[in-house]
Amino acid sequence: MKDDPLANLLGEDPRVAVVGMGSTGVSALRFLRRHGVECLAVDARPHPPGLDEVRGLGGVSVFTGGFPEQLLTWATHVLVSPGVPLERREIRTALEHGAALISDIDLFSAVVSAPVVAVTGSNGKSTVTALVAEMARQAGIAVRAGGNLGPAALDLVDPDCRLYVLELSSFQLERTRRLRSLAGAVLNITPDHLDRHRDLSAYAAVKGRLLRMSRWRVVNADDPRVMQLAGGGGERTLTFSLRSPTATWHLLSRDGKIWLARRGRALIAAEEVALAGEHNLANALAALALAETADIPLEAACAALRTFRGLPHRMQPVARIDGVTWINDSKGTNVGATEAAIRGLAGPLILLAGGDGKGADFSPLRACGHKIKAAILFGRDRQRLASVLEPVTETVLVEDLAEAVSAARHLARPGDTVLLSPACASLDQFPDYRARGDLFESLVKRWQSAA
Ligand code: UMA
Ligand code: ADP
Repeated sequence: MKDDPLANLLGEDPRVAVVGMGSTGVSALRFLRRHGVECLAVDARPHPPGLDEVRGLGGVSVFTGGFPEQLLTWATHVLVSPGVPLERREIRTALEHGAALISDIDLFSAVVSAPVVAVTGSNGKSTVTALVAEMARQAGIAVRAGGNLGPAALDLVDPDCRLYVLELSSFQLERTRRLRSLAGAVLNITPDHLDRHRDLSAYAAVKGRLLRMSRWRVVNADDPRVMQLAGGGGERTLTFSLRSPTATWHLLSRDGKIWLARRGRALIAAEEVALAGEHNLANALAALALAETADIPLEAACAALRTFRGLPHRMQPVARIDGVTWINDSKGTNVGATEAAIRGLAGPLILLAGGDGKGADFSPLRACGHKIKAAILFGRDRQRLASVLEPVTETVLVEDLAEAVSAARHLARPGDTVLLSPACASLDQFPDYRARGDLFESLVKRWQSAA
């Protein structure tokens, strides 16, 4: 451990308990073993996804099917995977016994030397992360991107990398102490994960940690909750806005066109940006601000805006069948995302929504009712969604996504758009949002080839 950059973080002879053997846990165990750290790995599942690899690492004591409390108290440090709530009794006991909480992001930060730019917010994180990485690539900068987006941060570490771009979730931020990022962006704050955070202000405060750990702060001037976290702005703060021309990065109208601009200087026409929808113009402005902090030349940044069409499962057109457009927005996993998706489409819409609502209040969706011809609702929280939407649109309750697609086929008429944007997590019926989006696409395409 002596000459190891980890010594400052972990001290002499650390013993680290890693809780959870998913991608975070496995990446951390791989990393810690490479640095000769004594480890223990636990997981509530009898056969977690990373079990075989962890057993193969050697030097890790492995326990599955629960977190034996006495085991965690053995540790000097506890690294808790983002999916595991910190409030769990076993974790609290370990911390009360003097173990220090660390995260994979703390370890990452201790060993990387290239600058890190990080992105958080309720929606748009993955898009902005991927977009900044694309801007760097276009500039010929060796860049690696991941974090919540995947791969896990510790799997990105590479001595040849010149810029890291991390997407950070509220769960990752709440357990990270020292990131030392060059820049941190908070894109927006709307309710999400309220089954895990005490309330909206606690959730917002966690996002605010990123601003305190970053040299430059990139914040959304249109979002009062974000501006409150940023203390209204100030030194080394770059703002972006769709509405306010006084923001650092903003929109302006010139020669009959809307432009993306920096302090009044028009740089690229909105119509040239390949991503669709107004919310993606906000994402583009945030990415430009982050690119500025990382010295990515403007030409490369604009070139990326012209070519980057977005990530799968985010507002992706799947098919047009008999005059009906089908769109996969399976990554719309909270109310704010689904509102943005609906706002960006002309309608009439048939909305496919439902799943695990994570304790959210669905009532803001009512304001979108005029665009929704019918809402087909599936999964665990379908009834709660129905009670919100019934006063403003026709609702159809079904068991699962397959039934929802079939109901949409019968209801849709030429000119309609069928939008899968569930406003919920998928975990009640799917392994993740990708599996949900993939099933949607395969059901639609199967029908298309049969039509
Ligand atoms: N586990 C327990 N007890 C629990 C909960 C989980 O033992 O109470 C175990 C599980 O059995 C699992 C392990 O913990 O084997 C790891 O769980 P994890 O959910 O933390 O999984 P990871 O594979 O490490 O994935 C995490 C992020 N997951 C979550 O935040 C829930 C991934 O984000 C991220 O890509 C990955 O780290 C790498 O950084 C996913 C996500 O859904 C995409 N994120 C949420 C979102 O985007 O809304 C925040
Ligand atoms: P995240 O990583 O924060 O979940 P993504 O970039 O994956 O964000 O986008 C998830 C969904 O959120 C998209 O499908 C889209 O509907 C919505 N979305 C994307 N950007 C924004 C934004 N800036 N504001 C509101 N909603 C957005």
